[in-house]
Amino acid sequence: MQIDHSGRFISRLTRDTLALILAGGRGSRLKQLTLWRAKPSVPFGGKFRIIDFPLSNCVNSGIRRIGVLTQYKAHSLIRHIQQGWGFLRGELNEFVELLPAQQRIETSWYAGTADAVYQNLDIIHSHDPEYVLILAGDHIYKMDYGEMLAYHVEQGADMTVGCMEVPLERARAFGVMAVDEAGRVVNFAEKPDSPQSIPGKPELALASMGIYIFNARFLEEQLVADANDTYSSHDFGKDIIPKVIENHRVVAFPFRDPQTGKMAYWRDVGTVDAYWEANLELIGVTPELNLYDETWPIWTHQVQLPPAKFVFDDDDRRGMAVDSMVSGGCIVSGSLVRHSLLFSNVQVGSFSQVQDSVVLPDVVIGRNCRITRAIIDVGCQIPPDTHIGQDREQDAARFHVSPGGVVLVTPEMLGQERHHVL
Ligand code: ADQ
Ligand code: ADP
Repeated sequence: MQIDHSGRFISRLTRDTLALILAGGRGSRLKQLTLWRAKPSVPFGGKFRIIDFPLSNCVNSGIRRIGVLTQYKAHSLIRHIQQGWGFLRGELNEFVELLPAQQRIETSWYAGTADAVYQNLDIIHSHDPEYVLILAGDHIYKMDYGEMLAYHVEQGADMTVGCMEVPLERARAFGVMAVDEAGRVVNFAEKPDSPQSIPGKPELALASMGIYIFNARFLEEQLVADANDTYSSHDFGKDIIPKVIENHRVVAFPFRDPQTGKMAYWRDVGTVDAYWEANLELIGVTPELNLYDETWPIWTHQVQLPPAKFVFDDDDRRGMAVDSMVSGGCIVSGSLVRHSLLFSNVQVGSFSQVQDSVVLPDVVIGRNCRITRAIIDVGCQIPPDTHIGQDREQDAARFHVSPGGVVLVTPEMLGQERHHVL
């Protein structure tokens, strides 16, 4: 059993914690991938959704009281959670509860992230936790929140912010902070134009991961004060943190890999290029994100599917996939899949070649297609003889082409109806 220095059982701390996952943002930089679904609901890694990562982190950390705050295009997310996350035991006071913006207190939808939590204060009360863990629903990483909780308690903090060292040139996308020798946050700027570097590390900045632990009572006090502040945009990064660091004990918890002690894997797959890259990285021999790690399983909703199948077609051409990941229900017939990730139920027809591509569930690729450097959205039916990723101008006329040259194809772009919003 794990015990921290002060003799506290981490299991008791995690049991006393309520996790709230913010899953309401639009994720507009993912373009048409989030036209129909919120970013946390976007498929990732062959059979998962992005939100499965923070949810699995909670469950694996022993935090089993979880609220998911939804807002934007929540239908697909709600369905996924209802179908896949009902295995927690209510009898043991374990649950994943959906908390849609429903105009409970205010007559508005959630404004900023702090407002989203404020509007659920009565629900937090009803569970009476000692600590509240606030997470974003749209990051890919594996993290034991128990360590962060133990740190929070050891430090006697009012609030703890999870943080990473990031390259200075990327720091403008984050909340950037400065800490004193004891790890206390002494300065915090949300998405600053000219981010501060870490003393002694001029090329790095200390960035907030948007992960916070609060003492529950302290959180409530701050949220009530913020709600009454007409000048506030009601956002943790913009309003709450810069204010509370002045008079309260806010500490930074650096997220390191427990094995190597280095900064751990943590991705915001916020753009089409980042999404494509993070998915294809998984194919490598030793990817940074190991989905095969039995000590930290990623849970999800999955339908029962037959095994993936690679067949000779009528003309005896081999169907094969190399340097790829292929999920259940796929059929590759007389065609070649190379350095690609096929999600569940993808069919690839004769003479076709799929390379450097991410193909989401339920896609049918007809005969004689050439698909390179693409993301194919759920349910697309690619007609025979289609070429994607061969001619940038042609692609740009029909599809979305990212700055990195990745072609995103959706059913709408093919003039097809979307049968189900996955
Ligand atoms: P951003 O990610 O830009 O910065 P934001 O867009 O507010 O912050 O999203 C944070 C999370 O909350 C996302 O998961 C989003 O889906 C969700 N969300 C946003 N508005 C919501 C609402 N009204 N209701 C429910 N959920 C909502 C934040 C911090 C930075 C930090 C980065 C790290 O503000 O300081 O560096 O995260 O990615
Ligand atoms: P990106 O991920 O490309 O940076 P977002 O659309 O997620 O862009 O972010 C813009 C801001 O608007 C975020 O704070 C986000 O949560 C917020 N936002 C997105 N959709 C809504 C909505 N329907 N209502 C209120 N705020 C929203």
